Amino acid sequence: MNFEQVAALKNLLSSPKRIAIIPHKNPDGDAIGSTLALSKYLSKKGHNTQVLAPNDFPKFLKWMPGADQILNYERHNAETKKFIAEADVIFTLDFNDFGRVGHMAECLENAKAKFVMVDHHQQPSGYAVITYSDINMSSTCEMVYTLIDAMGDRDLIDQDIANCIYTGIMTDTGSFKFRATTSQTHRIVAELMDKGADNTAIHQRVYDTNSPSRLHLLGCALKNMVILEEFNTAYITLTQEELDRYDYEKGDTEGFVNYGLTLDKIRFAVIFIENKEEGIFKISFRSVGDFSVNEFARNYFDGGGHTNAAGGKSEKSLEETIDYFVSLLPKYKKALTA
Ligand SMILES: [Mn+2]
Repeated sequence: MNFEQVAALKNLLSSPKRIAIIPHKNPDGDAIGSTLALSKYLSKKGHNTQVLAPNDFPKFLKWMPGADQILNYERHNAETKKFIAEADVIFTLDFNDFGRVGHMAECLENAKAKFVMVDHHQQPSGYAVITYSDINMSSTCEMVYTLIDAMGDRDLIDQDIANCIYTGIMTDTGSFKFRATTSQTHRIVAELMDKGADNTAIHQRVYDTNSPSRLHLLGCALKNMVILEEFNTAYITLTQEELDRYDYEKGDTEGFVNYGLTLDKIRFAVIFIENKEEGIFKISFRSVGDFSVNEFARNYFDGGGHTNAAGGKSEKSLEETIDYFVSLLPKYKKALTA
């Protein structure tokens, strides 16, 4: 955060405010961790805060301190709308465009509140009075830590806040291995442990909570994997029928896409997951090195994200989607095999 942003934020929060804190739709560890951490921090500063999610979040994040207080737009529609309409300030975390909150977008567009964005994705929209956007950050959680630090409030980071921030950094960095993980990330994580973050328990609660059906679904996904050696690319498909067969629950396919990258030489990994209700295939893209899946997702699949991790969607059938995807690869052969 630069000096002007810190001054503007201090000014905005100089008296007690009603503050809505919003993660993106289908919130992940970083989205839930950052919103809960910020909420607790701001409530310690005397504000009336509420985390309002566009929809529900996976079971493996439900243990997080404050998670039981989150209202979601699908289940608590009236309350959510009311809080947003009456909010003085709205923080949007881990996304940078109203397109990422689904049906909640209308609510945000009509809100009278001043917006503050804290986010590390590319190409932020211009809706906020304070846009704290940094694509070099490992996670929005790292940015929330940096924000609290810039406000001079590190001493307000308690064990709950530390656990929340730790969780988001851990999940968004693939347990501290992705490229955006810096020495500063590790210094922050070290301090979070000093503040009581329980790294062993967090790892266990997030990663070691598989159900037998999820592992069977993973088996199915891996069996479906197609390897295109020519393009150093691997992709996985999962149809609604397959999801149903293995009692799919929200969050079950989290991380499946990364298995492609564990293959020697593979630089581009993709998973296509059918969502019959929405009539689409949701797509996750991952890469190693300079091949930008953000651009790829933006150009061809109505999505975006980061250089090495992005999402998108397709309204075509599975066959058409795959044909289209494969037809794009020759254009990138050089980038994928250089
Ligand atoms: Mn994130």
